[in-house]
Amino acid sequence: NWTDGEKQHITSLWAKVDVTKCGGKALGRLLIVYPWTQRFFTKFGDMSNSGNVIGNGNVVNHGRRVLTSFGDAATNLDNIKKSFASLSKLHCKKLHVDPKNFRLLGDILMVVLASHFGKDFTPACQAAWQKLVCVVAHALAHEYH
Ligand code: ZNH
Repeated sequence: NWTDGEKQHITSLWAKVDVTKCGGKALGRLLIVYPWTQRFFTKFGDMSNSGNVIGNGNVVNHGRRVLTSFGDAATNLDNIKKSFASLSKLHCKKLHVDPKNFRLLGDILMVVLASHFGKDFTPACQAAWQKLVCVVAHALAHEYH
């Protein structure tokens, strides 16, 4: 359940998010900081050094895709579990992504947003987004048994 204030913080920041820039950065950082996450993306090519990850077009494209999908949660806050049900199944049954990774990506996304928005990323805004990344991670993990 979301307060009006939380909704406001989430939608107003989301409206300013560049999904290519922030999505690419967030996924790239996940792959660098937690290098074992690279094993899901062998088709992205050589990621043996961070320079290859940062400049990697596949990383940017997939990061955009993930953050765009994340945006469906930001713009549809009251329906997150439902709207992520099939993605949860995909990550569980087909991709076999450990749900811990959703939290890691969420935490990294927070850092990316904070560094991008600076003083506009107020404590209240941070709290609302922290809640959102947790709810999304939870929804994506929902179909795991
Ligand atoms: Zn994921 C895929 C979302 C996280 C891994 N994903 C994907 C997609 C989407 C997503 C939308 C597409 C689908 C289709 O195609 O249908 N993700 C997402 C989100 C999140 C995520 C929203 C959070 C927030 N993922 C993730 C992580 C990982 C992953 C963390 C690991 C580490 N994904 C993945 C993979 C894939 C995906 C591997 C597949 C790719 C290809 O293309 O193949």
